[in-house]
Amino acid sequence: MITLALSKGRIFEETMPLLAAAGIEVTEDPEKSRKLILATTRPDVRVVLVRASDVPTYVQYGGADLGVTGLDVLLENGNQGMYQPLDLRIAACRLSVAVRADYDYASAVKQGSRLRVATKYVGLARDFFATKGVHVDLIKLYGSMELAPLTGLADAIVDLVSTGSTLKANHLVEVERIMDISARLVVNQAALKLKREPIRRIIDAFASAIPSA
Ligand code: PRT
Ligand code: MG
Repeated sequence: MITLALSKGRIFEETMPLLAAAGIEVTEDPEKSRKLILATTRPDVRVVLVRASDVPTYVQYGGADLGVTGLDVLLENGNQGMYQPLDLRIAACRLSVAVRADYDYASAVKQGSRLRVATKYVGLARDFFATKGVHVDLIKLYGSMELAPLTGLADAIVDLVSTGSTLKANHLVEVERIMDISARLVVNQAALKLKREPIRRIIDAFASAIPSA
């Protein structure tokens, strides 16, 4: 049995065409079912649904043989002990700094002010501002980062941006692009040795179906 860990939502949806290229179709709709283990048209392949930030943990410890997860998750929560053969170029976005449209970020940075930054990505934000030589107080949030500058909780946020419409709807502006993010295929190292052939075939099929840049 080959187990693939996915999270519901964009990762699941954008992985479906890659699975199709491997001749695999998931036979249940995760939005309509409460099942956490989904069967596929291949009797030897199943999908497990986990929280986006839990995908690397499942793969690292062998709860899943393969997984699809954002580079943001891998860099923030650790990517040790996994083989990372492919940038799948799906679920693409960028990690950025955003502030209220009426906040003068450039002046605050120039003056050496201490910035209060709210984010789910405390590690990535700390590294970014340290490299820039900007002093920050980091405030850890688990979601809805956009609210922090609007309520006075923080001067800035570090969050993912794709279309920019969430920032716009909340009168925030992007002031720095920290890095480009996309989803990666991760593989358990022991599984790659023990189930080499079937896993190789899935990796090759995924590789052939990656959207072009
Ligand atoms: O939602 P949950 O708390 O369960 O987990 P999650 O938010 O980690 O999962 P999910 O499914 O939302 O995201 C999974 C992965 O998709 C992330 O780890 C990223 O690698 C990738 N991804 C790509 C994104 C986005 N684009 C994205 N736009 N993840 C989140 N967003 C959010 C962003 O945080 C912001 O709130 O969408 C909003 C901005 O979108 P735009 O289009 O308005 O700019
Ligand atoms: Mg989300």
